[in-house]
Amino acid sequence: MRFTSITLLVFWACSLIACSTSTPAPLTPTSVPPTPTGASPSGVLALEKEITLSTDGEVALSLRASAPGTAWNRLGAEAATISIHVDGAYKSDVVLFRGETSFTYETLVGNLNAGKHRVALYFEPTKSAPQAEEVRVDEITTRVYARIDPLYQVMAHAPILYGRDESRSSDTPLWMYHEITRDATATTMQYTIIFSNEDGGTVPDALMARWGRLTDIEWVYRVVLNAQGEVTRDEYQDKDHNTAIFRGRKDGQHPVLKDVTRNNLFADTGTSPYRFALVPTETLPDVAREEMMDQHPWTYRVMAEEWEREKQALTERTGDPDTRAVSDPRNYLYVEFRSNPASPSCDAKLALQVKLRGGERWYSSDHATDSLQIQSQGWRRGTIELPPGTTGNQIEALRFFVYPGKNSPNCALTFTDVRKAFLLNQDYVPGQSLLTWRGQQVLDADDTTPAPANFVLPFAN
Ligand SMILES: [Ca+2]
Ligand SMILES: [Ca+2]
Ligand SMILES: [Ca+2]
Repeated sequence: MRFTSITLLVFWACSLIACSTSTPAPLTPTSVPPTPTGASPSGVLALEKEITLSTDGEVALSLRASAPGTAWNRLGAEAATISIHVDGAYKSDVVLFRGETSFTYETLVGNLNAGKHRVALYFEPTKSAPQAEEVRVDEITTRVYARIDPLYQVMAHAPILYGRDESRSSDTPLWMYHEITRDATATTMQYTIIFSNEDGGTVPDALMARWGRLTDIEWVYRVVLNAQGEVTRDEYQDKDHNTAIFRGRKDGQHPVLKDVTRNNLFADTGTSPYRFALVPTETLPDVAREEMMDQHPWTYRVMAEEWEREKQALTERTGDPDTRAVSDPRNYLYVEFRSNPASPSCDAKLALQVKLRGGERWYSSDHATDSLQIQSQGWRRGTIELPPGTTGNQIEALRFFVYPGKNSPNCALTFTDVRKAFLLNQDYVPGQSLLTWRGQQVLDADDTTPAPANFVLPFAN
């Protein structure tokens, strides 16, 4: 694997804040910045730097950056936005959703030739929260995915996504990953984005109960390449959750899409002030999609902060497991399991239940509400709301409970795995898994079969 890595140490605003890194590089003067194509008139040059690439390829930039005075959970101070320009051309935007925390944000800037290039980063007040006043970029790393790189095709076809007009504060794209399937004649690559939240579509209590998160995870784009690497088919997820043939424009080989719904679905036309070009380096193994969040636990914090800010009227200030209203995401046990219905027509649903030591009560993911029951479909996450402050060693058992389907009341679900069950710690980071199980357990809601309607797994602690 060949790549070029150029680390630039940059000291934007060092005069304002003590910089901890050593060997300062010279700052380009920030006064009277040029206004390249695509820059907003109000953009303030935060950094300009020449980079030298030793090879042609798809180029990713990593920016370690922060925005003093911003915080994702504070209304009006959510985030600052940086626009990235290369050789005078507008390439992408980065919303600094980690606020004052120095964090590494990644963006693709397209296919560049070997040689020298000019990278310019603009702080864009018109794309930022009203209270955002500056950005600080501590470090830039460049990586080139050359044609011989195993990830070259993945990067070359990665979708560019124009966000919604409110992407600076709501439902912002956090992370993109890819999945690859190959057969004798074709390679299929699919790209999925994790958004910080879903404003429309599934209501928050159903997101937590049935998906184990308040983020939104959607596949965006899928492309099929033949043995010569040529595109033979490409498609995207349209605004009705259908698969649609992609007919939009491409930048290089990157399809350009737009987030057009409050539940984060897509069109192959249109633009917005926010152009996202996430870097899909990672692939999802055969587990639930939410594993990507566990691998990047900061996603839980961003999710929780957006929930705290946006849904203040709905958030339970004091967590109450008796109500379906969502409380602090740290009050929940997160469970990943695998189950499958006996047939495609089987519409039996399920709930996850938890019993604490010394108690008789079973806390249930569905809060005794039909619309919060989970559909069985392979790997899946769900959460159970628990009394605030519950610790792992207080949890005695997990129970799976099956409800009759509406179309096939007596059909069965087969459970084979619990891959993990965890609580978030105080920093919203998934804790160590408290339970794993592999086996085979058939459940149905039919009293006349030998299969029970529930089964219990004890916690070892
Ligand atoms: Ca939102
Ligand atoms: Ca969605
Ligand atoms: Ca509640």
